[in-house]
Amino acid sequence: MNSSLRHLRRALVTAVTVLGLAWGSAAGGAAAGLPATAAAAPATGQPGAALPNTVVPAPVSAVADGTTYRLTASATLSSDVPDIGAYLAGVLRASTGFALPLSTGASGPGTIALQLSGAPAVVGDQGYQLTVTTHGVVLRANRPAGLFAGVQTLLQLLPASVESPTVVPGPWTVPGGTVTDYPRFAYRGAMLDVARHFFTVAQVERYIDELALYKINYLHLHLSDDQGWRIAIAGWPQLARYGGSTEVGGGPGGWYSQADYSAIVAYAASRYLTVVPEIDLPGHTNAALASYPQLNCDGVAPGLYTGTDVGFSSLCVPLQLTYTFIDQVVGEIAALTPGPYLHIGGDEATSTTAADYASFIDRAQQIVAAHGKTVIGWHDIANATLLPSTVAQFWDTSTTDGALATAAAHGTKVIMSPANKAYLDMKYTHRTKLGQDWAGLTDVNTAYGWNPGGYLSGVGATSVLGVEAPLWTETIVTPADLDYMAFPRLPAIAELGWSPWSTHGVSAFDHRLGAQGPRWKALGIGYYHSTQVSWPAGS
Ligand code: TNX
Repeated sequence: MNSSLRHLRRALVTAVTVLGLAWGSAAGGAAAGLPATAAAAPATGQPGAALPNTVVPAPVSAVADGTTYRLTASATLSSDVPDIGAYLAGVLRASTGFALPLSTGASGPGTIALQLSGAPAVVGDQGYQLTVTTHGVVLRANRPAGLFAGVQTLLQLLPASVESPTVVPGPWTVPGGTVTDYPRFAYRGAMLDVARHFFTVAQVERYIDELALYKINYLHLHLSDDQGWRIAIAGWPQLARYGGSTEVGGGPGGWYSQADYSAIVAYAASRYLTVVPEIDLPGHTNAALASYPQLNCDGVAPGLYTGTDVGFSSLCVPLQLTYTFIDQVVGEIAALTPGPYLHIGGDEATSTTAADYASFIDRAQQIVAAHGKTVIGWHDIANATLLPSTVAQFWDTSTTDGALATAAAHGTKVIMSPANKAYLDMKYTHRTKLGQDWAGLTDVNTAYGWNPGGYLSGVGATSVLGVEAPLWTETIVTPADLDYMAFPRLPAIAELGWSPWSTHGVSAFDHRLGAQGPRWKALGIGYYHSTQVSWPAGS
C-alpha cells in the first residue's frame, strides 16, 4: 500500500472506530440480528443506549443511563474481598495518582464499592452486575471470582491510560449504566508450553496477569515433553535436574522447584485462575526416559533431545515400574495442585501400539482418580475407554475418526482448542517470523470466526466444557514472543469462551479489540498490529 492510501485507510479506520465507540452495542446489536456497529441504538448519553462498545469479552447486557461518573481525588474504595480491592486500588492509584483509601468489610460505602451481596442469581458464581451512576460505582457478585471479573470490565470502561504504570492526566470517566454479565462456558483456558522453552516464575506470572484481563480462568501448564521436564519430583530427582537441563535449540532449560510451582499456583489464584498441570504421557516423554534408564523397555536411556520432532518417544507400557513412576509423579503434583484437574497429555503417541495405548490410558486414568483429580487428555484419548469424568481436549483439526463424537455422545465433556483457530503458535500470515503453520495461518478473524458450541459435528454446546488457547513454544523464546503471539488472538478466544453467541459479530469485535490496543501499549505488551483490527489512531 502506498503512503497516501495508508493515510486514507487510517482516517477511515479512525472514523469508523469513533462511531463504533459512541454507538456500539455488542449485545444490543446482535440481539436485533445486526452487527453491533449497524444497530440503531440511541447515542451514549441517552437513557437506554448501549454502553461504549469497548469491552472484551462482550458482556451479556450493557445498558447506558445517560449519566457519567467521574473518578476524582476524593474517591474512596471499599471491598468485601480485601485482595480484589487491593488489586483495583493498585491499578487506579498508579495511573490516577489519587489516594483512593480502601476499606474492607461487609458492603462498605466506598465511592467504588465491591460487594458480595445483592447480585442477581442469573450471574451465578463467575458473573457480576456493575452499576455506574454520577455518584459512584457499585459492583455486585455472588462469589469473589465474579467480583474480579467485574473489576476487569470496570477497568475497560475507564480510559485506556488507566493501565499506565505511572501517573497520567485524566479525566477518569466511566459511562453511567448497568452491565449484567456472566460466562457462556465454565472453562476458559490458556496453555503455556514451558517444556519446549522454559519460562521463569516471574515470566509465567506476567502471562497470568495478561490472561486475567480477559476473564481467562484456567492456566494449563505443559510441564513435560521430549525436550524438558520442568517440575521437581522428590522421588525422582533426576527428572528435573537432568531432564530439565535443556530445551529446544540446546539452551539451558530450567525447572520449577515445588515451592516455585506452588508460587505460580498461588499467583494464579490471586488472579482467579486455576492451574491445570500437564504431564504428557505415554509419548512426549524423552526427557523422562533420558533421566532414568530403568524406565526404558531395553534399560538404555536415550540422549537428551533438543529438536522439534514429535511422536518418537514412549514410556514402556508393559513395565510395572512405569505405573509406580506415574503414581509418584501424579501423587506429588496432585498434592501441590488445589484445582480439580490433572492433564495426562495422551497426544501423538505414535510409538505406542493401539492396544498398548488403550491399556495405558486406562491405568493412567485410575492413578489420577486415586489421587483425587479429574483427568483431562488431548482428544487422542477418546480412542481408549474413558472414565465418565474424563475431559477430552480437541486439538487436531485433521482428525476424522469420530472417536471424540462417540465419546461425547456417551457424556464426555470437551474443551475446544482447534489448532487452526485457537493455537497461538500458528503464524498470523506467511510473513510472521515466529510460530508454525502446520494447522494453517491464523489472523485475528480466523481465531475469532468459529462457534465452540457448533464447530464439531457430534460435539454440541452441551458437550463443551469450554475453550482453551494453547501456546506451544518450539519457536517462542522470550516474554516478548509470548506477547506477540497471544495478542490480539488470546482475547478472541477468551471472548468465544465468555460471551453469549448472540453477541458474535466480526466487525464489532474488531472495533472492541482495537480499543484494547492503547491498553496493551500502556501495559508494555508488544502486540501484532493485525490489519484486520480497527486500531484507534496512535496505537
Ligand atoms: C502438536 S497439539 C502438538 C504439540 C506441538 C504442537 C505445535 C498437541 C496435542 N501436540 O506437541 O507442540 O503441535 O503446534
